[in-house]
Amino acid sequence: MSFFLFLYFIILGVEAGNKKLVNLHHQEISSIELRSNKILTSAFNHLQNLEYEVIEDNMEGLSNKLKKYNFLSKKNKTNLDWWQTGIIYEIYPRSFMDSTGNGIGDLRGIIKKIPYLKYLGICAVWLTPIYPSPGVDLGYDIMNYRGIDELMGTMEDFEELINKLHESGIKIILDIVPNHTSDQHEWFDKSVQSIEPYTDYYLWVDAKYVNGTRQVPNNWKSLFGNSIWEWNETRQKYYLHQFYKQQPDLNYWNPLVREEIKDMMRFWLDKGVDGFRMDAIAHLYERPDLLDAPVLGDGNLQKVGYTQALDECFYEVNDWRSLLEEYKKNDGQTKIIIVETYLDLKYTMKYYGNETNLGAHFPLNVCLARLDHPSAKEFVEKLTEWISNLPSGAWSSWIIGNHDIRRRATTRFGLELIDGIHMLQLLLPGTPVVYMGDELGMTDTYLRYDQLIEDMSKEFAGIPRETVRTPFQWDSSPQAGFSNKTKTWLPVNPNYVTLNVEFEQNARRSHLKIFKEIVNLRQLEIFRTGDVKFYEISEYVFAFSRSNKFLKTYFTVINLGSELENINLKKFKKRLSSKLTVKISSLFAEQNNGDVVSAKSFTLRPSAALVLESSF
Ligand SMILES: [Ca+2]
Ligand SMILES: [Ca+2]
Repeated sequence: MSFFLFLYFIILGVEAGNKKLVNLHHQEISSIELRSNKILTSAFNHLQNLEYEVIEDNMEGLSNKLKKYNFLSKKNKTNLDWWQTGIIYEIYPRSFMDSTGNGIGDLRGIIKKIPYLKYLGICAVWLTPIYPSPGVDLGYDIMNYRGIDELMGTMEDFEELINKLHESGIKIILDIVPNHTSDQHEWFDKSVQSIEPYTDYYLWVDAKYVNGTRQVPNNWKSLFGNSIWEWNETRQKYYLHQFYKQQPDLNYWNPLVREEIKDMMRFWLDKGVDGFRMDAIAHLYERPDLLDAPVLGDGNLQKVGYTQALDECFYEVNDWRSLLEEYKKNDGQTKIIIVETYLDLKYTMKYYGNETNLGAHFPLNVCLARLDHPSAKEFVEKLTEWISNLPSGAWSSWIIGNHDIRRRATTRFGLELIDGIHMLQLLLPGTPVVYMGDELGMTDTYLRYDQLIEDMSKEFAGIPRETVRTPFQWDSSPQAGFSNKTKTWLPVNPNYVTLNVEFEQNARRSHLKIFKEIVNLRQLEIFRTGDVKFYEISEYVFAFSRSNKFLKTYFTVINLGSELENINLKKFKKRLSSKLTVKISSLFAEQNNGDVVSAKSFTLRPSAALVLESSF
């Protein structure tokens, strides 16, 4: 009997009739409601910017809630932790710095560039996967959770990296892919051969036979649109894969698997890592009765409640969080857990948990990363929707791009706007998670078909992920100082000659210098604990304020449009000093830092942005 079938019989004995299942995983929670009646529209499309499914949901009435948000409870205001006050910097190691001359970035390359990380003023780095991998999903197909890919270096290099980062006051967050392994993982090999205890480490299901023809167990699809099932000749069963067929899903209904993952987390925590970014957590569990998913109005299959966002996914996060809390007791240092979801707001917020069942420190918030040349109204609506839905005491994260979002922020907002977008990302209440190169205003790189690496990029039309993954631009020397090898794993963007760290550090004004100014300003108490309010000043002028009763008000005003705008902030906030000081101006603004403008009337050039300080 397959494990699934066994489970299903147990479940049948309970209240299957009224759509309740006993939660076999966490006995303390008596039952879960299946959400089979929810009407959700799923809009997944390979050609979209985001890698995973985007589920639209009607957030009724939220756009009307344009009020001031006291986003922290009193209790939380006093004790902000490192992951709340600092900035997390995402490093895609293959493209950061090559120390060996093979055209691929590595761990010693990161060590070499620690002075730059210190200069940036970030509190932690998040490294995308560095484990041994055949590279079908460029590291997100892991062969060994406890090793270092030889392209990246050795375990000694990793230990040196941790020590040197820590000596520099920088924390390190590892990327863990808990949903699946590579099909080259030893566990999978043993599972195929039914070697105990690995037999049920993956999701093996018998075929259905119709008129003697072998058929897949149900209609579920992988994220790439083909069947979620792959036949294995040796085992004579299908296995489930939500991603590539070379990435078999682990069987989370099996307690041994859950323990393996936690043991692996302990392994890295014992090495001194400060937290984890957990990949694709909404895909951990699949419905155990294997019921066919209903087809929605748009022709797509319903995923939520079938192959996505089962409540068990949250309980798993809760379990990991408990492990991290145990570790915190050892040295008093918080170890954080960040989760990746591209689910809609309602499901994303669940991963925060609540006071009795802690969840992630925060889910990665991609609401800004979904915007494309937005109007002021769209900014107000999206930000309001996000902040007003945060659970009490929850801490937000802010992302404008990452290694999966197929167009950089400079493309989605415009290069000239990048300073204004950074003002937003770094001065909103919460933790910015900055994708490497955004601080320079790095842009998408045009790649020919023959330069693409991933099968996914070659198989589907549209924008490949490699576009945002080209090497980091350090200076104007060959290969932008990234590597000594002329042919790097992906080509360097040709704009490196003037778009690089060295050039921007030497320039009088640059995106990088402005980024640094914002990082410094962010240290002020008001940006940690002040209230936030959003304003649609005109169709294309967006503003937000940070204020409280005791400190000066800060206004950030961004002209998203193509015309010169005249701005009167007094119209929107009567109790505002008549003179405002420019604390930070964007590269293309006419005002300079230190200038004083009238709150009643000042002009803002197209794509210009200012951070303004009131005199009281
Ligand atoms: Ca290398
Ligand atoms: Ca799964």
